[in-house]
Amino acid sequence: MSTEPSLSRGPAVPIRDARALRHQVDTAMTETPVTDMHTHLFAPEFGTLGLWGIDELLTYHYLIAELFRFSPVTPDRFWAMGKPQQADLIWETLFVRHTPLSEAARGVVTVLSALGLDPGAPDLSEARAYFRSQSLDTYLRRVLDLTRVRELVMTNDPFDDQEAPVWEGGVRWDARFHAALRLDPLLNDWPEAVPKLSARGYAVREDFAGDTAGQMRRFLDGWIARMRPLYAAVSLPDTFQFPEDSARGRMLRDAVLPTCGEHRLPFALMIGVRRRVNPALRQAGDGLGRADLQAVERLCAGWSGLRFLVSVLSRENQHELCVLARKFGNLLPFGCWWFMNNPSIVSEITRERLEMLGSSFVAQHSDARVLDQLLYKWRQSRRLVADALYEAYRPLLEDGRPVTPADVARDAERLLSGNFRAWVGLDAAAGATHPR
Ligand code: FIX
Ligand code: ZN
Repeated sequence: MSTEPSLSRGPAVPIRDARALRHQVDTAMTETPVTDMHTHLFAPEFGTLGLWGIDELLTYHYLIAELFRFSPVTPDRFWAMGKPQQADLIWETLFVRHTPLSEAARGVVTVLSALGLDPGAPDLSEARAYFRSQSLDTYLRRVLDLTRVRELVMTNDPFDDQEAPVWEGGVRWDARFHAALRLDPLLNDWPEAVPKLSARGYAVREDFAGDTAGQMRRFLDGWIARMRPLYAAVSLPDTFQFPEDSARGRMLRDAVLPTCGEHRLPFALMIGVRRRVNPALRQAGDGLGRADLQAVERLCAGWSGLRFLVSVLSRENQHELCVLARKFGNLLPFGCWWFMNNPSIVSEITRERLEMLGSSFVAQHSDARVLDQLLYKWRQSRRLVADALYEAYRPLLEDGRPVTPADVARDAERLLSGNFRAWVGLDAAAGATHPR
């Protein structure tokens, strides 16, 4: 991996025993600031696009999916309810009538307790009163302080009817939030995108005739100038192939990849989602499938000047991704995405990555949709990465390779922030050296 993030230096005195090592790792993993490189959160300037508060927390699509396992409510009846009513039903079903054992449900308990609220409350009145008394600015500061998230990356969709006007209005946004240019509508639903692009003055054709590729490059150039994204991104189905004679294949080859190259913009691929496996559940109805990672191999080999960030949704693809990252210096695996973000699987993936890649990956992202979720997602991730890192250091200690506090601080920093910052050129912007 061709990155050299800035090093956090601690004392060089070796750690002598396993208990001291455990303490050092726990402290580093608790205190090191995080760069949360993939979220669905928004800077306050984006208004109601940014979600926070108990009703949003409880109507997270992970919990909606779980509701239907325990409640006889039909999806139609559920969607006809107002948000507070939906949240009440989820609270009553998953937290009062049943024990909140799943990761998503347990996470709500962690959030409530972190905020000093009663996680065993019979209803949501106390939590609602708490959130009514908060201003977004103070609450945001509190959440970022408690989680030590120094900065986070949004998911920004130029096709979103609520979001696009904010950008077009020349928004100046909170510097703790970075943009990521999300390209799902272009790469996954080209026939839908065509009329929208035509309406905005781009002469594009569904069959890619004429100057469609050139027009798309103009579109991408414009949005890169407007958003100043850290990377471009797309989620892809398990059937993703590259190269491919399809709208997606052409769009990638003729517009997206050359544009990323020209702007030295990394490209994030999140592979393996099967959208709307159960459409009645809407966003909660997405599933996953095992992907063919030879497509990633061909991208990394064929576009060796580009930097790719890759996360895969199927557990079965995780090992292959590590092997690929050992072959291609322009590939940075990141996070444990969505259905992978469960403690047992995060432990497994993180250990596997440490064993195969050392510290050269991004340990985790939150994928938070609701600001409050940072409180549980990062607490859990920090703990799990600490466990895996400790397990990786112990044999070194046993075999006489001194591990110093400086080693631990450097590794924690790389895993939680530095590898990503270097990959997207944030450290270069701050004066450190980087190829970008
Ligand atoms: O495509 C994505 O960025 C996914 O993370 C989301 O669409 C998904 O719904 C999610 O929230 C997963 O955590
Ligand atoms: Zn996401």
